[in-house]
Amino acid sequence: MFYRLIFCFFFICSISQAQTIIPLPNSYKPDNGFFKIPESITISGIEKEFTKLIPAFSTSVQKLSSLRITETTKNGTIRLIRNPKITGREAYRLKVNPQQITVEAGFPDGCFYGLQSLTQLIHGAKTGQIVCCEMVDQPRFEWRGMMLDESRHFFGMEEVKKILNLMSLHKLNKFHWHLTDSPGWRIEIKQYPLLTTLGAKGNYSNPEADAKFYTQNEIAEIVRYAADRFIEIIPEIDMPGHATAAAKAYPEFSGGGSKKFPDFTFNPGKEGTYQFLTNILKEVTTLFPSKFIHIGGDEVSYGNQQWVDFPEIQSLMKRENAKDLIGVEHYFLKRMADSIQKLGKTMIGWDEVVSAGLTTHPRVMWWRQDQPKMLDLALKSGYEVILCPRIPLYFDFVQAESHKAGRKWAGKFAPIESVYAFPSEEFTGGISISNPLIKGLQANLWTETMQTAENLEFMIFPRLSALAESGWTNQEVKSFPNFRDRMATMTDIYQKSAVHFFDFRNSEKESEITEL
Ligand code: TNX
Repeated sequence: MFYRLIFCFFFICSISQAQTIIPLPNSYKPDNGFFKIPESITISGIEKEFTKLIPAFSTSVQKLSSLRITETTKNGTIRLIRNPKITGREAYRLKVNPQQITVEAGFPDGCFYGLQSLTQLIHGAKTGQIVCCEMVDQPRFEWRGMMLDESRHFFGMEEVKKILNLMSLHKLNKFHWHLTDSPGWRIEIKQYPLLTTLGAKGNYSNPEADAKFYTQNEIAEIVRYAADRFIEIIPEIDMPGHATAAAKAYPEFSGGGSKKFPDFTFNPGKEGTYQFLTNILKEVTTLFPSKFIHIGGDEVSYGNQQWVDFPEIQSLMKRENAKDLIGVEHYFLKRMADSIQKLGKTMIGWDEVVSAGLTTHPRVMWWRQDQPKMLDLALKSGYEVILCPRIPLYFDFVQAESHKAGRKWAGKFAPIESVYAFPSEEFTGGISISNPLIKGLQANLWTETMQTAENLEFMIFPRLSALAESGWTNQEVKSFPNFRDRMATMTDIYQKSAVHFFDFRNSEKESEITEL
């Protein structure tokens, strides 16, 4: 009992003192005294990999506060120290004493995260001083991601950079980029120029909209921008469904569709289709250093009805002994999984790929919250899994009952409290979340219902902050009321960063519909 009281005392102290940091550090010990923040401060480090991080740190602090930071080759007031005993790639130790602040890490990633915590400490120090402390911190999950769909609506480089910037402040480390889907193809492929000259025209709300896409130079710039912030970008080229934009450009590879989803699929019966798609993936892999490539694989049944009419698909079914269209779909996935293996990459697919029996061990994104059996099967097959169930991790679902823009699933939606409560077995149909094959979590932002950057940001913020804490902070130290308090500082950061957000802490005061 006594020890329990002591534990509670330290626990409460520690979370109240780390008031300003999101995600909440996993261990925080307050100490006596304060560090008084001067008007300008020096910073130093020995390792080049660490000092490289200083200019971005200075810029981001200066954007949020008036503190000036100068780099010095002597011992600075802030010191970046490489400590090989800190073995986690993303782990860091941050010590604040009255004279000095040190950030220690074994790797640049950890040093970067230590600096993000420090940025938030400085910003949150409303009285001009930081409570002396020691933080020893590392993430709960290795995959802490967000997906953005730029096919349905295109938002462009500046918006993507803005999101990446705020992701990095929150220690999120994966940006999954949904670059192709039915309304538009958004990535330049040099070998197949029509994919963008024709396929990039239109969007979900206006099929006549001008072509919008990223050139390969722009992609390279964004990949670099993300890497500087320790964010890995994973491209998705969706197949064999969601392919209407590609079919507009190269109809010879279309496998038809349905009334509601015309030209929805690629044609799995033609050898040329595999060559075409492999050539595309080859170019894509040269642009993205990530070891992963995502090939979708979702919702094929929306538009594969016409497959039965193609003689080449009929002969494929005979040749491969495929009993039905699911068999054809699985054959397609096997072929593409082989191509990806030859390209030296690891395939990711939506949870539909689980039943294809692939021996190449794809990584799986479990999204169908109503089908926990797919999560179960993925884990039993030994596949590594990222959790992103619609409820509560689809940020195109509304965040408050009264909100109109966005979706609901049989009346259910995704309030910030549920994003914060994730992961828990309540959302996985009782399947254990402590399985080591579960590599992390991700929010998905489908953009059918968002046409402007303002709408988009409104759906992302503040849920992104809750997502970050769910990905980083251990269950034992998480507390929603405490998170809600810490959101005061974060809200200020949102305002200084000019993002549109849902002010959930003051939602009672807002009118019924708060979207823009
Ligand atoms: C399902 S999740 C989709 C998307 C939609 C989304 C809308 C998934 C793999 N497919 O194509 O945009 O629902 O919430």
